[in-house]
Amino acid sequence: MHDERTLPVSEKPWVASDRDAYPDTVHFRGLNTPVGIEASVPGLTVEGTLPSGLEGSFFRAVPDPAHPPMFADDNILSGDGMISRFRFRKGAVDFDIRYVQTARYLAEQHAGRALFGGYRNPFTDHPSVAETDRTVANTTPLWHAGRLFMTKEDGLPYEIDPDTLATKGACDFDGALRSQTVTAHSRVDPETGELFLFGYEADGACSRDVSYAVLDPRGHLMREQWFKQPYHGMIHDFAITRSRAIFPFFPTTTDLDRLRAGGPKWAHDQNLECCVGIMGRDGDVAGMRWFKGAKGASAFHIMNAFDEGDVVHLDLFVSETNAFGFMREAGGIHIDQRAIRGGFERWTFDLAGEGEHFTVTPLGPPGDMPRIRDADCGRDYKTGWYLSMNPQGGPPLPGGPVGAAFNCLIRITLPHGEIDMLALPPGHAVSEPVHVPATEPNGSEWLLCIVDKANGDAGFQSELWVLDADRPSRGPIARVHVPLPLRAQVHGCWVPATVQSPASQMTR
Ligand code: V55
Ligand code: FE
Repeated sequence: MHDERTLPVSEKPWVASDRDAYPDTVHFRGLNTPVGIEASVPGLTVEGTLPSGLEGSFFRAVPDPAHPPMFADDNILSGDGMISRFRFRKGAVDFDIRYVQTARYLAEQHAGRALFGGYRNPFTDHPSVAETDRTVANTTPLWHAGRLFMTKEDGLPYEIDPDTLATKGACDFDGALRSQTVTAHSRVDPETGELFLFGYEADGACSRDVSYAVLDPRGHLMREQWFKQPYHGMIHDFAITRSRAIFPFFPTTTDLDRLRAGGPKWAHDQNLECCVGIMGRDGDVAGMRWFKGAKGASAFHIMNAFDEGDVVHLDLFVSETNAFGFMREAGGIHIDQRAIRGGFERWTFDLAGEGEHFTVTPLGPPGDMPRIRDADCGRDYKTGWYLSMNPQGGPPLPGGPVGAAFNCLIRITLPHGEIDMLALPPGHAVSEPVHVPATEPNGSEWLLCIVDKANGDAGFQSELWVLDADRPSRGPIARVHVPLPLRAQVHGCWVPATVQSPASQMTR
Protein backbone atom coordinates (compact mmCIF):
# COMPACT_ATOMS: atom_id res chain seq x y z
CA MET A 1 0.00 0.00 0.00
CA HIS A 2 1.05 3.55 -0.60
CA ASP A 3 1.77 5.80 2.33
CA GLU A 4 -0.81 8.58 1.97
CA ARG A 5 1.68 11.18 3.18
CA THR A 6 3.91 10.60 0.19
CA LEU A 7 1.12 11.53 -2.19
CA PRO A 8 1.03 15.08 -3.48
CA VAL A 9 -1.48 17.40 -1.93
CA SER A 10 -4.50 18.02 -4.11
CA GLU A 11 -7.00 20.85 -3.85
CA LYS A 12 -9.17 18.70 -1.62
CA PRO A 13 -8.02 16.49 1.26
CA TRP A 14 -7.78 12.74 0.61
CA VAL A 15 -11.07 12.06 2.30
CA ALA A 16 -13.72 10.16 0.41
CA SER A 17 -17.37 11.16 0.55
CA ASP A 18 -19.35 10.31 3.68
CA ARG A 19 -20.70 7.05 2.28
CA ASP A 20 -23.36 6.64 4.93
CA ALA A 21 -25.08 9.81 3.77
CA TYR A 22 -25.93 8.14 0.42
CA PRO A 23 -28.84 5.75 -0.18
CA ASP A 24 -28.23 2.08 0.53
CA THR A 25 -28.91 0.92 -3.04
CA VAL A 26 -26.78 -0.62 -5.79
CA HIS A 27 -26.42 2.86 -7.29
CA PHE A 28 -24.30 3.92 -4.30
CA ARG A 29 -22.67 0.66 -3.18
CA GLY A 30 -19.86 -1.59 -4.41
CA LEU A 31 -18.00 0.00 -7.33
CA ASN A 32 -20.72 2.66 -7.35
CA THR A 33 -19.73 3.91 -3.88
CA PRO A 34 -19.26 7.69 -4.15
CA VAL A 35 -15.61 8.75 -3.97
CA GLY A 36 -15.60 12.49 -4.64
CA ILE A 37 -11.81 12.94 -4.57
CA GLU A 38 -10.19 15.46 -6.92
CA ALA A 39 -6.53 14.56 -7.24
CA SER A 40 -3.30 14.76 -9.21
CA VAL A 41 -0.89 11.88 -8.73
CA PRO A 42 2.23 11.94 -10.92
CA GLY A 43 4.44 8.91 -11.45
CA LEU A 44 2.14 5.99 -10.71
CA THR A 45 3.81 2.67 -9.92
CA VAL A 46 4.04 0.47 -13.01
CA GLU A 47 4.49 -3.32 -12.92
CA GLY A 48 5.78 -4.77 -16.18
CA THR A 49 6.99 -2.77 -19.16
CA LEU A 50 5.13 0.08 -20.81
CA PRO A 51 5.36 -0.13 -24.61
CA SER A 52 7.62 2.63 -25.91
CA GLY A 53 5.07 3.87 -28.45
CA LEU A 54 2.43 4.44 -25.78
CA GLU A 55 2.34 8.25 -25.54
CA GLY A 56 -0.91 10.06 -24.93
CA SER A 57 -3.93 10.51 -22.69
CA PHE A 58 -6.65 8.08 -21.65
CA PHE A 59 -9.59 10.31 -20.70
CA ARG A 60 -12.45 8.77 -18.69
CA ALA A 61 -15.92 10.00 -17.72
CA VAL A 62 -16.87 9.13 -14.15
CA PRO A 63 -20.26 10.01 -12.63
CA ASP A 64 -19.78 10.75 -8.92
CA PRO A 65 -22.43 12.63 -6.93
CA ALA A 66 -20.73 15.40 -4.94
CA HIS A 67 -23.74 15.56 -2.57
CA PRO A 68 -26.17 12.95 -1.28
CA PRO A 69 -29.19 12.98 -3.61
CA MET A 70 -32.50 14.61 -2.67
CA PHE A 71 -34.34 11.32 -3.25
CA ALA A 72 -33.38 7.82 -2.13
CA ASP A 73 -34.45 6.33 -5.48
CA ASP A 74 -31.84 8.34 -7.39
CA ASN A 75 -29.63 6.37 -9.78
CA ILE A 76 -26.08 6.16 -11.06
CA LEU A 77 -26.86 8.21 -14.18
CA SER A 78 -27.42 11.37 -12.08
CA GLY A 79 -23.89 11.56 -10.70
CA ASP A 80 -21.86 14.75 -11.25
CA GLY A 81 -19.44 14.24 -14.13
CA MET A 82 -15.75 13.91 -13.30
CA ILE A 83 -13.11 14.05 -16.01
CA SER A 84 -10.19 11.76 -15.33
CA ARG A 85 -6.95 11.26 -17.23
CA PHE A 86 -4.11 8.76 -17.28
CA ARG A 87 -1.32 10.49 -19.19
CA PHE A 88 1.48 8.32 -20.60
CA ARG A 89 4.60 10.40 -21.15
CA LYS A 90 8.22 9.26 -21.56
CA GLY A 91 7.70 6.00 -19.70
CA ALA A 92 5.77 7.54 -16.79
CA VAL A 93 2.04 7.58 -16.05
CA ASP A 94 0.35 10.51 -14.32
CA PHE A 95 -3.20 10.46 -12.97
CA ASP A 96 -5.64 13.36 -12.62
CA ILE A 97 -9.33 13.65 -11.83
CA ARG A 98 -11.51 16.78 -11.52
CA TYR A 99 -15.18 17.57 -11.33
CA VAL A 100 -16.67 19.10 -14.44
CA GLN A 101 -17.70 22.51 -13.16
CA THR A 102 -21.18 22.45 -14.61
CA ALA A 103 -23.66 25.16 -13.66
CA ARG A 104 -25.38 22.49 -11.58
CA TYR A 105 -22.19 21.43 -9.78
CA LEU A 106 -21.34 25.05 -8.96
CA ALA A 107 -24.86 25.82 -7.67
CA GLU A 108 -24.82 22.77 -5.41
CA GLN A 109 -21.26 23.48 -4.19
CA HIS A 110 -22.42 26.96 -3.26
CA ALA A 111 -25.43 25.59 -1.38
CA GLY A 112 -23.45 22.74 0.15
CA ARG A 113 -26.16 20.24 -0.78
CA ALA A 114 -28.19 18.78 -3.64
CA LEU A 115 -30.64 21.24 -5.25
CA PHE A 116 -31.51 19.19 -8.31
CA GLY A 117 -34.06 16.43 -7.70
CA GLY A 118 -34.75 13.17 -9.50
CA TYR A 119 -32.91 11.85 -12.54
CA ARG A 120 -33.81 14.15 -15.43
CA ASN A 121 -36.95 15.43 -13.74
CA PRO A 122 -36.76 19.23 -13.51
CA PHE A 123 -40.13 19.35 -11.73
CA THR A 124 -38.49 17.94 -8.60
CA ASP A 125 -35.76 20.60 -8.38
CA HIS A 126 -35.40 23.28 -5.72
CA PRO A 127 -37.06 26.48 -7.02
CA SER A 128 -33.78 28.39 -6.74
CA VAL A 129 -32.32 26.43 -9.69
CA ALA A 130 -35.34 26.59 -12.01
CA GLU A 131 -33.29 28.52 -14.58
CA THR A 132 -30.04 26.61 -14.09
CA ASP A 133 -28.70 24.09 -16.63
CA ARG A 134 -29.17 20.68 -15.01
CA THR A 135 -26.87 18.46 -17.10
CA VAL A 136 -24.09 16.65 -15.25
CA ALA A 137 -21.80 16.07 -18.29
CA ASN A 138 -20.96 12.58 -17.03
CA THR A 139 -21.03 10.12 -19.94
CA THR A 140 -18.34 10.41 -22.63
CA PRO A 141 -15.17 12.45 -23.15
CA LEU A 142 -15.10 13.59 -26.79
CA TRP A 143 -12.07 14.84 -28.69
CA HIS A 144 -12.66 16.81 -31.89
CA ALA A 145 -10.79 19.55 -33.72
CA GLY A 146 -8.21 19.89 -30.96
CA ARG A 147 -10.83 20.34 -28.25
CA LEU A 148 -11.95 18.11 -25.37
CA PHE A 149 -15.58 17.92 -24.25
CA MET A 150 -17.54 16.07 -21.60
CA THR A 151 -20.94 15.05 -22.92
CA LYS A 152 -24.28 13.82 -21.64
CA GLU A 153 -27.33 13.34 -23.78
CA ASP A 154 -29.57 15.69 -21.75
CA GLY A 155 -27.59 18.88 -22.34
CA LEU A 156 -24.84 20.69 -24.21
CA PRO A 157 -21.25 19.47 -24.00
CA TYR A 158 -18.88 21.11 -21.52
CA GLU A 159 -15.48 22.02 -22.90
CA ILE A 160 -12.51 20.91 -20.77
CA ASP A 161 -8.89 22.08 -20.92
CA PRO A 162 -7.10 18.85 -21.85
CA ASP A 163 -3.94 19.86 -19.94
CA THR A 164 -5.34 21.24 -16.68
CA LEU A 165 -8.76 19.49 -16.80
CA ALA A 166 -10.28 22.86 -15.89
CA THR A 167 -13.82 23.44 -17.16
CA LYS A 168 -14.13 26.09 -19.86
CA GLY A 169 -17.93 26.07 -19.97
CA ALA A 170 -20.95 24.79 -21.87
CA CYS A 171 -20.48 24.76 -25.64
CA ASP A 172 -23.07 25.58 -28.31
CA PHE A 173 -20.39 25.91 -31.04
CA ASP A 174 -20.26 29.69 -31.07
CA GLY A 175 -24.03 29.97 -30.82
CA ALA A 176 -24.49 28.01 -34.03
CA LEU A 177 -26.20 24.92 -32.59
CA ARG A 178 -29.97 25.30 -32.04
CA SER A 179 -30.40 21.95 -30.29
CA GLN A 180 -30.56 22.07 -26.48
CA THR A 181 -28.93 18.65 -26.31
CA VAL A 182 -26.01 16.75 -27.82
CA THR A 183 -25.60 12.98 -27.64
CA ALA A 184 -22.80 11.30 -25.70
CA HIS A 185 -22.23 9.15 -28.81
CA SER A 186 -21.23 11.34 -31.72
CA ARG A 187 -19.09 9.89 -34.53
CA VAL A 188 -15.99 11.21 -36.30
CA ASP A 189 -15.34 10.21 -39.90
CA PRO A 190 -11.73 8.96 -39.90
CA GLU A 191 -10.96 10.34 -43.37
CA THR A 192 -12.87 13.64 -43.54
CA GLY A 193 -12.51 14.52 -39.83
CA GLU A 194 -16.15 15.66 -39.78
CA LEU A 195 -18.08 15.23 -36.52
CA PHE A 196 -21.59 13.80 -36.83
CA LEU A 197 -23.90 14.27 -33.88
CA PHE A 198 -27.54 14.32 -32.88
CA GLY A 199 -29.54 15.53 -29.92
CA TYR A 200 -32.93 14.25 -28.83
CA GLU A 201 -35.36 16.37 -26.81
CA ALA A 202 -33.72 19.08 -28.91
CA ASP A 203 -36.52 21.50 -28.07
CA GLY A 204 -36.72 20.80 -24.32
CA ALA A 205 -37.78 18.02 -21.94
CA CYS A 206 -40.06 15.45 -23.63
CA SER A 207 -40.03 17.13 -27.05
CA ARG A 208 -39.98 14.64 -29.93
CA ASP A 209 -37.57 16.83 -31.88
CA VAL A 210 -34.25 15.27 -32.85
CA SER A 211 -31.47 17.44 -34.23
CA TYR A 212 -28.90 16.04 -36.62
CA ALA A 213 -25.76 18.13 -37.12
CA VAL A 214 -22.42 17.93 -38.88
CA LEU A 215 -19.29 19.86 -37.90
CA ASP A 216 -16.34 20.36 -40.22
CA PRO A 217 -12.86 19.13 -39.21
CA ARG A 218 -12.15 22.54 -37.65
CA GLY A 219 -15.16 22.22 -35.37
CA HIS A 220 -17.46 24.66 -37.16
CA LEU A 221 -21.12 23.71 -37.49
CA MET A 222 -21.87 23.10 -41.16
CA ARG A 223 -25.46 21.83 -41.04
CA GLU A 224 -28.22 21.21 -38.52
CA GLN A 225 -31.61 19.71 -39.33
CA TRP A 226 -34.44 18.56 -37.11
CA PHE A 227 -36.88 15.68 -37.42
CA LYS A 228 -39.48 13.99 -35.20
CA GLN A 229 -38.76 10.66 -33.57
CA PRO A 230 -41.51 7.97 -33.61
CA TYR A 231 -42.20 8.18 -29.87
CA HIS A 232 -40.91 10.14 -26.86
CA GLY A 233 -37.98 7.77 -26.47
CA MET A 234 -34.41 7.73 -25.26
CA ILE A 235 -31.90 7.69 -28.15
CA HIS A 236 -28.56 6.76 -26.67
CA ASP A 237 -26.38 6.00 -29.71
CA PHE A 238 -26.39 6.24 -33.50
CA ALA A 239 -24.06 5.37 -36.37
CA ILE A 240 -22.64 6.63 -39.62
CA THR A 241 -21.32 4.83 -42.68
CA ARG A 242 -19.36 6.37 -45.57
CA SER A 243 -22.62 7.71 -46.97
CA ARG A 244 -25.42 7.30 -44.43
CA ALA A 245 -26.59 8.24 -40.95
CA ILE A 246 -28.50 5.60 -38.97
CA PHE A 247 -30.84 6.42 -36.06
CA PRO A 248 -32.15 3.47 -33.98
CA PHE A 249 -35.17 4.04 -31.71
CA PHE A 250 -36.04 1.75 -28.79
CA PRO A 251 -39.25 2.06 -26.76
CA THR A 252 -37.92 3.43 -23.49
CA THR A 253 -40.27 6.38 -23.29
CA THR A 254 -40.91 9.48 -21.24
CA ASP A 255 -44.06 11.42 -20.40
CA LEU A 256 -44.46 15.02 -19.35
CA ASP A 257 -47.44 14.35 -17.06
CA ARG A 258 -45.53 11.58 -15.31
CA LEU A 259 -42.61 13.95 -14.75
CA ARG A 260 -44.92 16.69 -13.47
CA ALA A 261 -46.27 14.21 -10.94
CA GLY A 262 -42.68 13.65 -9.76
CA GLY A 263 -42.40 10.27 -11.48
CA PRO A 264 -39.50 8.56 -13.27
CA LYS A 265 -38.03 9.94 -16.50
CA TRP A 266 -38.02 6.61 -18.37
CA ALA A 267 -40.40 3.66 -18.54
CA HIS A 268 -39.75 0.81 -20.94
CA ASP A 269 -42.78 -0.09 -23.11
CA GLN A 270 -42.56 -3.75 -24.12
CA ASN A 271 -45.45 -3.36 -26.61
CA LEU A 272 -43.92 -0.80 -28.93
CA GLU A 273 -41.75 -1.83 -31.88
CA CYS A 274 -38.19 -0.65 -32.19
CA CYS A 275 -37.55 1.45 -35.32
CA VAL A 276 -34.54 2.41 -37.38
CA GLY A 277 -34.29 5.53 -39.55
CA ILE A 278 -31.65 5.68 -42.29
CA MET A 279 -30.78 8.73 -44.41
CA GLY A 280 -27.96 9.99 -46.58
CA ARG A 281 -25.48 11.45 -44.11
CA ASP A 282 -25.13 14.58 -46.22
CA GLY A 283 -28.78 14.52 -47.25
CA ASP A 284 -32.11 15.86 -46.06
CA VAL A 285 -33.94 14.41 -43.03
CA ALA A 286 -37.06 14.40 -45.22
CA GLY A 287 -35.45 11.48 -47.06
CA MET A 288 -35.36 9.29 -43.95
CA ARG A 289 -36.25 5.67 -44.71
CA TRP A 290 -37.99 3.85 -41.83
CA PHE A 291 -37.66 0.22 -40.71
CA LYS A 292 -39.39 -1.68 -37.89
CA GLY A 293 -38.12 -4.44 -35.59
CA ALA A 294 -39.08 -6.56 -32.58
CA LYS A 295 -41.45 -5.22 -29.93
CA GLY A 296 -39.79 -4.16 -26.70
CA ALA A 297 -36.24 -4.71 -27.96
CA SER A 298 -33.61 -2.46 -26.46
CA ALA A 299 -30.03 -1.50 -27.22
CA PHE A 300 -27.68 1.07 -25.81
CA HIS A 301 -24.50 0.76 -27.84
CA ILE A 302 -23.58 0.24 -31.47
CA MET A 303 -20.24 -1.31 -32.41
CA ASN A 304 -20.15 0.02 -35.96
CA ALA A 305 -22.03 0.33 -39.23
CA PHE A 306 -21.03 0.22 -42.88
CA ASP A 307 -22.60 -0.03 -46.30
CA GLU A 308 -22.18 -2.23 -49.34
CA GLY A 309 -23.98 -0.34 -52.09
CA ASP A 310 -27.69 -0.29 -51.23
CA VAL A 311 -27.19 -2.58 -48.25
CA VAL A 312 -26.48 -1.16 -44.79
CA HIS A 313 -25.14 -3.20 -41.85
CA LEU A 314 -25.59 -2.09 -38.23
CA ASP A 315 -23.74 -4.08 -35.53
CA LEU A 316 -25.19 -3.58 -32.05
CA PHE A 317 -25.82 -5.12 -28.62
CA VAL A 318 -29.49 -5.97 -28.35
CA SER A 319 -31.52 -7.29 -25.43
CA GLU A 320 -35.15 -8.39 -25.38
CA THR A 321 -35.98 -5.64 -22.89
CA ASN A 322 -34.20 -2.66 -21.31
CA ALA A 323 -31.05 -3.69 -19.40
CA PHE A 324 -31.60 -1.01 -16.71
CA GLY A 325 -33.77 -2.34 -13.86
CA PHE A 326 -35.22 1.04 -12.95
CA MET A 327 -36.36 1.71 -16.54
CA ARG A 328 -38.00 -1.73 -16.79
CA GLU A 329 -39.73 -1.53 -13.44
CA ALA A 330 -41.19 1.90 -14.21
CA GLY A 331 -42.80 0.20 -17.22
CA GLY A 332 -44.18 -2.66 -15.13
CA ILE A 333 -41.67 -5.20 -16.48
CA HIS A 334 -40.42 -7.53 -13.76
CA ILE A 335 -37.69 -9.88 -14.92
CA ASP A 336 -34.51 -10.94 -13.18
CA GLN A 337 -31.40 -9.20 -14.56
CA ARG A 338 -29.73 -12.57 -15.24
CA ALA A 339 -32.75 -13.88 -17.17
CA ILE A 340 -32.63 -11.18 -19.87
CA ARG A 341 -31.63 -12.63 -23.23
CA GLY A 342 -29.56 -10.67 -25.69
CA GLY A 343 -26.74 -10.83 -28.16
CA PHE A 344 -24.33 -9.05 -30.44
CA GLU A 345 -26.26 -8.80 -33.71
CA ARG A 346 -25.88 -7.52 -37.26
CA TRP A 347 -29.00 -5.79 -38.54
CA THR A 348 -29.00 -5.59 -42.35
CA PHE A 349 -31.16 -3.15 -44.30
CA ASP A 350 -31.74 -3.31 -48.04
CA LEU A 351 -32.42 0.22 -49.20
CA ALA A 352 -33.19 -1.03 -52.72
CA GLY A 353 -35.96 -3.29 -51.40
CA GLU A 354 -39.50 -2.50 -50.33
CA GLY A 355 -41.07 -2.47 -46.91
CA GLU A 356 -40.04 -1.96 -43.31
CA HIS A 357 -38.33 -5.32 -42.71
CA PHE A 358 -34.65 -5.96 -41.97
CA THR A 359 -32.67 -9.14 -41.34
CA VAL A 360 -30.95 -10.09 -38.08
CA THR A 361 -27.74 -12.16 -37.96
CA PRO A 362 -26.12 -13.22 -34.67
CA LEU A 363 -22.47 -12.13 -34.44
CA GLY A 364 -21.35 -13.05 -30.94
CA PRO A 365 -22.10 -13.51 -27.24
CA PRO A 366 -24.08 -10.83 -25.39
CA GLY A 367 -22.24 -7.92 -23.85
CA ASP A 368 -21.84 -4.16 -24.26
CA MET A 369 -19.33 -1.29 -24.18
CA PRO A 370 -17.95 -1.87 -27.70
CA ARG A 371 -14.75 -0.39 -29.09
CA ILE A 372 -13.36 -0.31 -32.63
CA ARG A 373 -10.30 1.25 -34.17
CA ASP A 374 -11.18 4.92 -34.71
CA ALA A 375 -9.99 4.42 -38.31
CA ASP A 376 -12.71 1.76 -38.85
CA CYS A 377 -15.66 4.02 -38.00
CA GLY A 378 -18.29 3.62 -40.73
CA ARG A 379 -16.13 1.17 -42.74
CA ASP A 380 -16.30 -2.57 -43.28
CA TYR A 381 -14.12 -3.84 -40.45
CA LYS A 382 -12.62 -7.06 -39.17
CA THR A 383 -11.99 -6.41 -35.47
CA GLY A 384 -14.07 -5.28 -32.53
CA TRP A 385 -13.68 -5.41 -28.75
CA TYR A 386 -16.36 -5.44 -26.07
CA LEU A 387 -17.17 -6.46 -22.52
CA SER A 388 -19.07 -9.54 -21.50
CA MET A 389 -19.57 -12.00 -18.66
CA ASN A 390 -17.13 -14.81 -17.88
CA PRO A 391 -19.29 -17.80 -16.86
CA GLN A 392 -16.40 -18.96 -14.64
CA GLY A 393 -15.84 -15.53 -13.13
CA GLY A 394 -18.15 -15.94 -10.17
CA PRO A 395 -20.91 -13.50 -9.29
CA PRO A 396 -20.34 -10.09 -10.90
CA LEU A 397 -19.08 -7.30 -8.66
CA PRO A 398 -21.79 -4.80 -7.80
CA GLY A 399 -21.20 -1.70 -9.89
CA GLY A 400 -21.88 0.17 -13.10
CA PRO A 401 -25.24 1.32 -14.41
CA VAL A 402 -27.06 -2.02 -14.24
CA GLY A 403 -25.47 -2.94 -10.91
CA ALA A 404 -23.49 -5.92 -12.23
CA ALA A 405 -20.02 -5.19 -13.56
CA PHE A 406 -18.55 -6.99 -16.60
CA ASN A 407 -15.66 -9.39 -15.96
CA CYS A 408 -14.58 -10.41 -19.43
CA LEU A 409 -13.07 -8.58 -22.42
CA ILE A 410 -13.68 -10.03 -25.88
CA ARG A 411 -11.82 -9.45 -29.13
CA ILE A 412 -13.99 -10.63 -32.00
CA THR A 413 -13.02 -11.14 -35.64
CA LEU A 414 -15.93 -10.24 -37.90
CA PRO A 415 -18.20 -11.32 -39.34
CA HIS A 416 -17.90 -14.91 -38.09
CA GLY A 417 -14.38 -15.35 -36.88
CA GLU A 418 -12.37 -16.15 -33.86
CA ILE A 419 -13.02 -14.92 -30.35
CA ASP A 420 -10.10 -14.15 -28.05
CA MET A 421 -11.07 -13.47 -24.47
CA LEU A 422 -9.55 -12.04 -21.32
CA ALA A 423 -11.70 -13.89 -18.77
CA LEU A 424 -11.11 -12.44 -15.33
CA PRO A 425 -11.22 -14.62 -12.19
CA PRO A 426 -13.86 -14.18 -9.49
CA GLY A 427 -13.81 -10.85 -7.66
CA HIS A 428 -12.73 -8.81 -10.70
CA ALA A 429 -14.42 -6.23 -12.92
CA VAL A 430 -13.32 -4.57 -16.15
CA SER A 431 -14.37 -1.20 -17.58
CA GLU A 432 -14.73 -0.19 -21.23
CA PRO A 433 -11.32 -0.28 -22.94
CA VAL A 434 -9.80 2.32 -25.23
CA HIS A 435 -7.87 1.28 -28.31
CA VAL A 436 -4.40 2.68 -28.95
CA PRO A 437 -3.53 2.52 -32.66
CA ALA A 438 -0.11 1.52 -33.94
CA THR A 439 2.32 4.40 -34.28
CA GLU A 440 4.22 2.79 -37.18
CA PRO A 441 3.18 0.49 -40.07
CA ASN A 442 2.55 -3.05 -38.75
CA GLY A 443 3.31 -1.83 -35.24
CA SER A 444 1.55 -3.22 -32.18
CA GLU A 445 -1.84 -1.98 -31.03
CA TRP A 446 -2.88 -1.80 -27.39
CA LEU A 447 -5.95 -1.71 -25.21
CA LEU A 448 -6.08 0.22 -21.97
CA CYS A 449 -8.72 -0.55 -19.37
CA ILE A 450 -9.40 -0.26 -15.66
CA VAL A 451 -9.57 -3.55 -13.77
CA ASP A 452 -11.03 -3.50 -10.26
CA LYS A 453 -10.43 -6.22 -7.72
CA ALA A 454 -12.51 -6.83 -4.60
CA ASN A 455 -10.30 -6.43 -1.56
CA GLY A 456 -12.45 -7.74 1.27
CA ASP A 457 -13.39 -5.12 3.83
CA ALA A 458 -10.94 -2.67 2.25
CA GLY A 459 -13.26 -2.21 -0.72
CA PHE A 460 -11.70 -2.32 -4.16
CA GLN A 461 -8.22 -2.00 -5.62
CA SER A 462 -8.04 -0.51 -9.11
CA GLU A 463 -5.36 -0.94 -11.74
CA LEU A 464 -4.96 0.22 -15.31
CA TRP A 465 -4.05 -2.72 -17.53
CA VAL A 466 -2.14 -2.43 -20.80
CA LEU A 467 -3.14 -5.29 -23.10
CA ASP A 468 -2.04 -6.49 -26.53
CA ALA A 469 -5.08 -5.55 -28.62
CA ASP A 470 -4.44 -8.61 -30.79
CA ARG A 471 -4.43 -11.07 -27.89
CA PRO A 472 -6.10 -9.72 -24.75
CA SER A 473 -6.19 -13.33 -23.43
CA ARG A 474 -2.45 -13.06 -22.79
CA GLY A 475 -3.21 -10.72 -19.91
CA PRO A 476 -1.58 -7.43 -19.01
CA ILE A 477 1.79 -6.39 -20.46
CA ALA A 478 1.88 -3.69 -17.80
CA ARG A 479 -0.25 -2.95 -14.74
CA VAL A 480 -0.45 0.60 -13.42
CA HIS A 481 -1.35 0.86 -9.75
CA VAL A 482 -4.01 3.40 -8.80
CA PRO A 483 -3.45 4.55 -5.21
CA LEU A 484 -6.96 5.85 -4.57
CA PRO A 485 -10.47 4.45 -4.98
CA LEU A 486 -12.06 4.84 -8.41
CA ARG A 487 -15.79 4.99 -8.98
CA ALA A 488 -17.12 2.99 -11.95
CA GLN A 489 -16.47 4.85 -15.21
CA VAL A 490 -18.86 5.09 -18.16
CA HIS A 491 -16.98 5.79 -21.42
CA GLY A 492 -13.46 6.88 -22.31
CA CYS A 493 -11.30 8.02 -25.21
CA TRP A 494 -7.63 7.85 -26.19
CA VAL A 495 -5.90 10.95 -27.50
CA PRO A 496 -2.35 10.31 -28.82
CA ALA A 497 0.27 12.82 -27.64
CA THR A 498 0.92 13.78 -31.26
CA VAL A 499 -2.74 14.82 -31.57
CA GLN A 500 -3.14 16.55 -28.21
CA SER A 501 0.01 18.69 -28.39
CA PRO A 502 1.34 18.65 -31.95
CA ALA A 503 3.56 21.69 -31.33
CA SER A 504 5.32 20.28 -28.27
CA GLN A 505 5.93 17.05 -30.16
CA MET A 506 7.74 18.95 -32.90
CA THR A 507 10.06 20.72 -30.49
CA ARG A 508 10.97 17.62 -28.53
C1 V55 B 1 -26.66 5.86 -20.27
C2 V55 B 1 -25.78 6.59 -19.49
C3 V55 B 1 -26.16 7.83 -19.03
C4 V55 B 1 -27.42 8.33 -19.36
C5 V55 B 1 -28.27 7.61 -20.14
O1 V55 B 1 -25.23 4.00 -20.55
C6 V55 B 1 -27.88 6.37 -20.60
C7 V55 B 1 -26.29 4.54 -20.79
C8 V55 B 1 -24.18 8.10 -17.73
O2 V55 B 1 -25.37 8.61 -18.22
O3 V55 B 1 -27.82 9.53 -18.85
FE1 FE C 1 -23.16 5.09 -23.73
